[in-house]
Amino acid sequence: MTFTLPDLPFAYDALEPYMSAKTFEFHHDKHHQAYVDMGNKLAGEGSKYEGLSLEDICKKAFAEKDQPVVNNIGQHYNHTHFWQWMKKDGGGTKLPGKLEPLVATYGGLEKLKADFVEAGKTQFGSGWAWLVIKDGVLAVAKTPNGENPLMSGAQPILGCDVWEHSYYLDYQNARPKYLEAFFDHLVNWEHVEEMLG
Ligand code: MN3
Repeated sequence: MTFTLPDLPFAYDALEPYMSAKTFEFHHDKHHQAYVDMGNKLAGEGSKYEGLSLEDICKKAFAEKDQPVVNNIGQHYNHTHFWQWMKKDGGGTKLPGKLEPLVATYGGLEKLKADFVEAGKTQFGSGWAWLVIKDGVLAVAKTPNGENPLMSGAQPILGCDVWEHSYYLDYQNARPKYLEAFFDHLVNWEHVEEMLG
């Protein structure tokens, strides 16, 4: 398949003050574009990945230790959803119907937030914090660099980019503050619910 950069589903300044237009100009227009361009070179038409879905390319590349494809196609998948996992006036405590029982079984939204923030905070260096469904159960996870939970057999339903390029302009080194703002004010819980399938 040919990979393309999706448009942001909101205006560049829509998520201010939690995530600035300047951050999106670099993060979406430059960083994500670079993953798309490298992805097309490494795993596009004519490659051994031809005909596979984005999800299946992530899994195959990881299984075969094809690190350049893990990095670039992993990041294309991650960022494509990351933009959709946020919205203006997101976050809050009102969850869509299918999510509510999963979060209740986990131990409640406050515990989920604390564990999610902790996962992002303790991901050493670059990577992602996640909510996943593994064996039918909601869990918190973290991955390094461009990896994602698909590669270890889980279904990602929410991810937060903890690469410095995602927060440094707005929060400098305060990664926990960024993760809390993401969870409290930006999460598009409707897209999280959609990812349940
Ligand atoms: Mn990023």
